[in-house]
Amino acid sequence: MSLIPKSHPRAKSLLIREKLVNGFDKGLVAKEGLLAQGRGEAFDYLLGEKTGKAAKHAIKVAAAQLLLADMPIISVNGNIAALCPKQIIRLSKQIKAKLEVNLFYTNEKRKKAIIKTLKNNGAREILGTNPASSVKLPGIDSARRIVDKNGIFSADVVVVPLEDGDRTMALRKAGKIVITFDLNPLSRTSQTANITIVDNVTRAIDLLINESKKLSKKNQKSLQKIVTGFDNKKNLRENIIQIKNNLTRRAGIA
Ligand code: PTJ
Repeated sequence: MSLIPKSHPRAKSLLIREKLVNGFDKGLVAKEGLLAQGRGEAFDYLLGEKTGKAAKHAIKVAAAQLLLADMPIISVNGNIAALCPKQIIRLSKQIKAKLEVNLFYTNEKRKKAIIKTLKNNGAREILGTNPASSVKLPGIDSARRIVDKNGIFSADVVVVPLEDGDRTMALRKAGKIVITFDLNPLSRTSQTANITIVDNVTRAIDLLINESKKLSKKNQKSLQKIVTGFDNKKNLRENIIQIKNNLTRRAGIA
């Protein structure tokens, strides 16, 4: 049972924190995942804990890009498995993407717990578990370099939520289109991805599912038009302006 009173002014954020802590207790989240959550919370606070205009734009472009993909894939880590397992599976079904568990702080016990959670939430095929189809992605020193040859290795569009910087760079070098959710618009992943959704993944993922549903009725040409005009650097700058405006408003400086 939740200890967060519904009337608390920051109840939504505290419930997200609670989900992550529960995920840690269940063996899904790395200790470092708690720190990542703290960092994310700080940026979420600066963003006003809401989905801004720039994030909504990035979500639309991400949906179009995923619908255009030949072989999209979603990379799942501990934090995602704890925060939004149902939604990640719903998204994978909506855009016909595979799921692959890929951990930075590799740990077989945690991997098994993540797979169990995904299966309990309706996932059928989960890659990243078969040593026989594992290959190394060049340019990464961490455990994230081990990927499935039928998954991340051969995908054209890769969704990497809450990521560390090195892999995004390596995926780009391997010719892949990278979509990320990252509350920090200045992180290396945010700066390196093709499409960065600067929003809390727990808010943005439902919007991405809805947008993918909506855009699935469009033809390839219309989808391509949405993607072609997108400038990730410009979008990141707009997110930074949102932070600045939010801060000046709250501090009563403007
Ligand atoms: O489960 P593992 O072993 O694969 O490890 C996962 C973590 C997240 C621990 C690992 O990838 C890591 O250390 O990531 P970083 O380098 O801490 O980066 C995580 C990024 O996600 C930071 O920029 C945070 O601001 C951001 N972030 C944290 N929580 C959220 C978030 N972005 C969107 N939504 C969140 N809820």
